[in-house]
Amino acid sequence: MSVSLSYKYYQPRKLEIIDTTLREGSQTSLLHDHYKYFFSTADKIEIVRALILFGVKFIELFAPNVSPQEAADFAAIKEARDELVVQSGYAFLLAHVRCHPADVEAAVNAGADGLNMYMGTSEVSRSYNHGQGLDEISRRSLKLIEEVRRNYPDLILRFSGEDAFRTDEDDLFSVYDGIAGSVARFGTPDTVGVATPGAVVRRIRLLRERYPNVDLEGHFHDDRGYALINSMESLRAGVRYVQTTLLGIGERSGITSMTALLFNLFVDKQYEYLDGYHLRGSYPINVLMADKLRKLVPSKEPVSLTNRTHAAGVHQKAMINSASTYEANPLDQFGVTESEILLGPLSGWNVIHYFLKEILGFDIDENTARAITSSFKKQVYNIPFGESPTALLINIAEHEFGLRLINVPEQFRGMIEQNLTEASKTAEVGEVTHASGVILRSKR
Ligand code: HCA
Ligand code: CU
Repeated sequence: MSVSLSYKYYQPRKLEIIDTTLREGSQTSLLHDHYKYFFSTADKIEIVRALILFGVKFIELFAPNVSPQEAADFAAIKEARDELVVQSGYAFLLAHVRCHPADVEAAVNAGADGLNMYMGTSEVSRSYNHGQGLDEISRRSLKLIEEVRRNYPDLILRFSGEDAFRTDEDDLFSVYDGIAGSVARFGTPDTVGVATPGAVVRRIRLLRERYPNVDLEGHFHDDRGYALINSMESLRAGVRYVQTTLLGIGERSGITSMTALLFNLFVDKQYEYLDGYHLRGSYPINVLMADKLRKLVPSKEPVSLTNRTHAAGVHQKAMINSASTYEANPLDQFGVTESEILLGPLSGWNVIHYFLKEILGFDIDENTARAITSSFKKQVYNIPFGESPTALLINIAEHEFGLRLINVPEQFRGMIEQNLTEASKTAEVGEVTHASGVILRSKR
């Protein structure tokens, strides 16, 4: 089935995420690190389906002439999209194209809803990428864009001056001025991750004032660790479209992570930006992505189980009393509905007592728990690689201290609230796990 979509009838929200996991994200070295090199067609379809169901309306793909495989994948993704829009309304496929007729033609023939056109505008880009001067860039891009506009009036057109933050303001304006009447959006990519939040606000405000009828799009690289704050600030300054990827993957240290951005807007109570995004799907979609990369959801991703994991004795004790002591943010709204307490060398007697008594059901008093803890702390640093501290602890409890289980009558066994699971056995594929630890799962 083919569904015809028209951008004319779409009312953009205050924040439109443009997901570029399959374009920018495919440029991540993480794929190479895991000897995978590319996403399979099935991976791509799964990711696109998940994004559309999450509420993302704009998905950026490579121009189909990048390779025969990209062309085939474009068609397969389009088919998956056409099936899904019946359930979830609009979802636009945007092709990332150079200002080059071959790219444009390939994208149009593949049925792209829009073209994300780009051209290097900074001095380095001009000297080393395409060798064209500013006048030449303006003339050529304008000619092509006007032609596309004429021939395909319904295509969503965006133009980006690549490396915009190393492009002199006047140079950028001189290129954008000519094009402003022909495109729906201007991108201002921070291609090499040099921009500070202050520079972003300044630049976006200038563009906002100068081009009141053109929407603005942010695309910020994380070389300095500023991708997230730059996206937040760009929204404040007048951007409506933000390019993100799942887990923030992309060239070098990547770009803004979608769930990190949505999570921070939520924490800051900027709910007006969150219209139509199914926030509870955030952690699951991160796990899906991590699985595709054959890695865990990274510890620096705010929407991760690592952000609900506690290792230090003092923290663990407080957690048993009240999770709010060390869990301030509403991660459960983003699908992280469990917490982990890792049993290990830093655990104190409180948590060991709790674990042995409440979870394993040993008949144990507090003084014995203190003595077991002291023995455990002496031995735990010497356990062989890959062996679990839990096994050591149980061994100490049973064999050094001769502990016995409390006899819980059969009918009450299912009523014990907490359950303990060996992390590596129960974790779903891609879930953050700690191979030699245990998870104390506290239900919320
Ligand atoms: C690239 C560079 C790019 C383009 C962004 C855009 C960047 O890998 O082609 O088209 O807006 O960071 O400048 O990702
Ligand atoms: Cu980029």
